[in-house]
Amino acid sequence: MAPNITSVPTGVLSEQDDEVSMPEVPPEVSQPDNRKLELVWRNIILFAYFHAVALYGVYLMLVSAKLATTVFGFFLYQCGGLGVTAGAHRLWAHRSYKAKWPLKLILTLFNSLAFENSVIEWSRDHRVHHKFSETDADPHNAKRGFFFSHIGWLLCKKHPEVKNKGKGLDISDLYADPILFAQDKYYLIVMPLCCFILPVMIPMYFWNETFINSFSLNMLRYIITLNATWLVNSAAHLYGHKPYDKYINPAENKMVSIFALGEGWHNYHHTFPWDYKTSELGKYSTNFSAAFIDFFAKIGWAYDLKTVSPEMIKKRVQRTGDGSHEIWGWGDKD
Ligand code: ST9
Ligand code: ZN
Ligand code: ZN
Repeated sequence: MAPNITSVPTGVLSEQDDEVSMPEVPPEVSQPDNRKLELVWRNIILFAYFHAVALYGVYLMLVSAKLATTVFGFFLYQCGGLGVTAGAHRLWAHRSYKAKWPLKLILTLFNSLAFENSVIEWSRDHRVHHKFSETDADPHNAKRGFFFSHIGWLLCKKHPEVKNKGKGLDISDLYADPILFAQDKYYLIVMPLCCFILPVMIPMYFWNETFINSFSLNMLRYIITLNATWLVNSAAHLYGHKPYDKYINPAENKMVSIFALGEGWHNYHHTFPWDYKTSELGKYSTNFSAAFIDFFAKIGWAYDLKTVSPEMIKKRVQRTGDGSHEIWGWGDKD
């Protein structure tokens, strides 16, 4: 069956003007921020510990872990990554395609393996991020620097504007999905099972890996997934060309795309947030998530894939691009 792809014309804002497609609100004039930063020491200690174990995992991978454990870790990184990219991001936060329940279930389990909070919480923050990008209401406002947008925002209390503006967004569609509702409700059972207990036990049970090797390499897998995700908020909001809209911070960043399974084409994504490919052509070598969705579209589990017509892209490139589209030919490159 051929993938069912819908192309949305640029001018039709009525179809896109909602919390899901998230047209950005022009930033208000920022007030000087005199708040004292409220550090969350639980998170600082946990993330420091997780990163230390992950580094030890690199060492164990080189000296004592079985090859099967490393291969398994790489496989889980792809699965967890897809739970974030094809699941939380493209399916639920942006509704850029629709999925039948078996695919939703797979993506929810994959998402729990990635432990980036429940899909409902993740999508709520992400919708706020798009709508109020680079303002105090953006949870990982890149105007506050690389460190803050990468990990710092998870180490302190949110700016009150995130909560104020976030409360104005409609997330009833997320709560209405029974699979998401269950994931959110039972997160403290589902997440530890998917992210830690099973991934550590499987190598010990099936190929006699030691506990310390299995535990440390799984932590390495988790920390790589987290940092790949965070790079989209930090590096892809700070470095790269802006072929589609030079007036916004998000940029095209190939290095981030490779680690983040196709999510580094961020100038395109913030310009056309409803495109299920999150990039112009979605070449598979730098967009594994698009390949995954296309595969499920072929077997009918993904449908109503939204994209953008070449004419619309061309018009936008001419109107607001930085000129790099012609030089680099983004549409033809990986
Ligand atoms: C993690 C998430 O890492 C990463 C997300 C990255 C997103 C990237 C997007 C880029 C595009 C996609 C690329 C994917 C690439 C993937 C590649 C993979 C290979 N609206 O949050 P709380 C209200 S998680 C409305 O506690 P605090 C609400 O009432 C890592 N209201 O705020 C809420 O209550 P409830 C693991 C909002 O106290 C209440 O405030 N997880 C909003 O300031 C309290 O909310 C962790 O480490 C809103 N947006 O604490 C946990 N937000 O929820 C980290 C809040 O009941 N988080 N409210 O409705 C925390 O510990 C805390 O959130 C905090 C802030 C300390 C950071
Ligand atoms: Zn997005
Ligand atoms: Zn962004």
